[in-house]
Amino acid sequence: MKDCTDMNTLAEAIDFHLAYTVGKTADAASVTDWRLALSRAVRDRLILPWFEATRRTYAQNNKRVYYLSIEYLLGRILEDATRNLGLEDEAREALAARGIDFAEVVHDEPDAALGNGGLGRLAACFLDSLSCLGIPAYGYGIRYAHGLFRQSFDQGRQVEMAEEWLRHQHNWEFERAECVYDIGFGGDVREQGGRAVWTPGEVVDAQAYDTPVPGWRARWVNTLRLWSAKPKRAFDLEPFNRGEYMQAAAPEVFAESISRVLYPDDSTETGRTLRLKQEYFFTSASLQDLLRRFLAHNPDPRALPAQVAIQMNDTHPAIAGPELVRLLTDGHGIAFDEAFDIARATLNYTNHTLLPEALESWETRLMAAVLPRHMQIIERIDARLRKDAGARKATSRIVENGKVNMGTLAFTCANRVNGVSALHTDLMKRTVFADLHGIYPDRILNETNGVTPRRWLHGCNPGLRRLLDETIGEAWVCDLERLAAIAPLADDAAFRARFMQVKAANKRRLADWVRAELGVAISPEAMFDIQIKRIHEYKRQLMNALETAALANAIRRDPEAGWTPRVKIFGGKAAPAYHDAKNIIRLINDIAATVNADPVIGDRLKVLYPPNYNVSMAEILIPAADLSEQISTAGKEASGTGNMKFALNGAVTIGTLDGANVEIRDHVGDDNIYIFGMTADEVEAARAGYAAQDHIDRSPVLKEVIDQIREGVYSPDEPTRHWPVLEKLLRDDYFMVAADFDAYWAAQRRVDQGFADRDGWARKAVLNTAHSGWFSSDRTIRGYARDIWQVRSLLGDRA
Ligand code: NBG
Repeated sequence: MKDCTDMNTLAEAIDFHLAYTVGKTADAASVTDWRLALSRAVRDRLILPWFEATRRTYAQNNKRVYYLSIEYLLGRILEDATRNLGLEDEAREALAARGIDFAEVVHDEPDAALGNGGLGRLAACFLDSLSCLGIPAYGYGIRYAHGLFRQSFDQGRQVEMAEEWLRHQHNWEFERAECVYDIGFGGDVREQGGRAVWTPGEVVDAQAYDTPVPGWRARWVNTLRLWSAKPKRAFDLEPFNRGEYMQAAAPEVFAESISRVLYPDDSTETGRTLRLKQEYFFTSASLQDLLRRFLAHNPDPRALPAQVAIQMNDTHPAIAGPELVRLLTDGHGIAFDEAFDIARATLNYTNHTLLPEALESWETRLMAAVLPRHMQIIERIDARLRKDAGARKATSRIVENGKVNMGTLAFTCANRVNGVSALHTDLMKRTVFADLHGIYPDRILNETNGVTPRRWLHGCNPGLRRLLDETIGEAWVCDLERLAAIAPLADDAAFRARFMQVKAANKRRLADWVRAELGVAISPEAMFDIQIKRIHEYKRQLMNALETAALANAIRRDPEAGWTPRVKIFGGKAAPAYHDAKNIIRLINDIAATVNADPVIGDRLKVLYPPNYNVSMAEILIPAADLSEQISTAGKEASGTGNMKFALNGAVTIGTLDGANVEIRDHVGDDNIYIFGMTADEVEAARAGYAAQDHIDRSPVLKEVIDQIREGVYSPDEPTRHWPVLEKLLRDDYFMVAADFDAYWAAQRRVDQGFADRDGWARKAVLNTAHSGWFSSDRTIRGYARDIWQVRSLLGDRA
């Protein structure tokens, strides 16, 4: 086939697509039109490598990986793809010659908000690494029309609006109108000739949309296949002809609601039903699709485990166990025990949280109503678990107290189960999965998370990229451990100066952005202290907010005490139904408004909370950070990945010994990280008889802030506004904010001193980057490929 790159330069391709794809002349074209034209021109260059990767996978009948994830937090695609292909300069020049600014064009793209937090961003980093390493893989998920909500603030309160990322053409994907599977819900199950026959009461179509995922320089290209729900019939003609248009549209509305939003509110029965349907919808479509692909070349379903490795990203796709058993038994006539063994040898499960409220469970009643055949199979799998437990008095049951425990189900159906940091994996074995670990002692293993250096250094930090390229060559992009070569240069004053010049430029870039977006002036001389992540009590944004208020008090008391100027930046969304988290957002915004308006405090402390934190915002914030806040209650943050991005970009961490912070400390060394607070074991030991008030009474610094909030210092127009936050803290400080506060305060004062020593801080910053190589998602994916999937790269020694 003729290569599009033979036909024209990138500039010609842009002109071509502006005319023939977008249908505009240069005079009439908007920034968006130029973006669409450039996207097509860039996307064209992925097509032949994409075909080639598929051809090689088939030719070698290679084992494939299927990653099932309810979230993919991709962020913007165009800039990443352009850089990946090495086309950035060419694109910039081509657009400049047409009077168009490249940066404006790439920033016009809305973030693909198909995810929520770390789990979804991890899935996106994994896709990048799988392609970079040349491992044949598909990502499977849902093509949400609206994804996660867009956040704004109204007088400090979080307001949620529907995300409209698909309003403009999303021209990275290929619609596959012919690739459609039936997804059934409800109905009944009858027995016929010894086989179960499920007749669903309702059936929708799952239709595929494919997005090519290029590895570095497009040496390999995998596919992200997202499913969109469509009605079997677009509308009912009969009511339509009667003029009942709403009723006529009902089938479409019902079907499409399945792929409308990520994490619909599940506090109601209808919300829970929708969520379970979503999970089954994308899991079933993915399994039907991969089975079809497998059976086209392998007549015997028993060979599945040799050819297919499926990863369940958390419990959302845990229905894959029963679904695969169903397809093998009801569909292919394989006996249950054998079908279960095949499924188990094919499936793997990653656990991403030990918080009990985050481990999914569904009422058996609901499961039986939505998926009656699966409920039967789940009961049989549960019986199998009891058999495997033998004489052990296992307490774990899949079906228990009227609920189906999806974590237990996923574990039972998996060949390998992994945690996402060393500490988290250890806690999995000791706590939530202790008895399952006793029954299946070889099943749990650890794969510490990682982040892709392409987006999280090469892409978001061009200054540091150039410095590294000049100093150690370009190979670090796909071999991040090479960063270790800069460690000796931490002692080289000239190198440190260049490193900190890059940081200073990134801080100026952020300061400009803050002025444009928030209308606030901040000094790039100040320490940029950043906490960006979902708002959750265990992540303890509240502790940071209380420390901010305490620092403001200390500055007010003695403004000339030589304070290290700080800009504290918060970012993150709270789940719409999570009221306690939303209260914390409002408190942070009130503290920010009060502190920022105080002339005595001035530039010594500024507090910012830019709304609608997302991947693109992270790409501006992280390269500009001096201090990375990773302050969760020990034992509660499974891993964290933001912590890795910060360290990679030369920010120093203040954090607890939680999740991957432990491993970051091991790599960067005690002198280059600020660790404080209780360990995971100490947290659990402190639970008996714990009272936040005892700690507050012992801490004058904390007590003063609590009293001020109670008196309405931060909400003078409504003094009682923040009482619910205090009330919760005093009644149920489950995450031990009060207990860790003084240690946190003390650590922050050590940070102040550390930052004041410019050379010392620069050393720490350089060493954080130098020792972050291990946190590449390439290392993580190599681990999965070796320990879990047993797949190999098709790029040979280039991988
Ligand atoms: C999150 C954890 C993070 C972890 C990511 C990715 C969920 C359920 N879990 O600590 O809270 O880094 O998963 O593993 O989103």
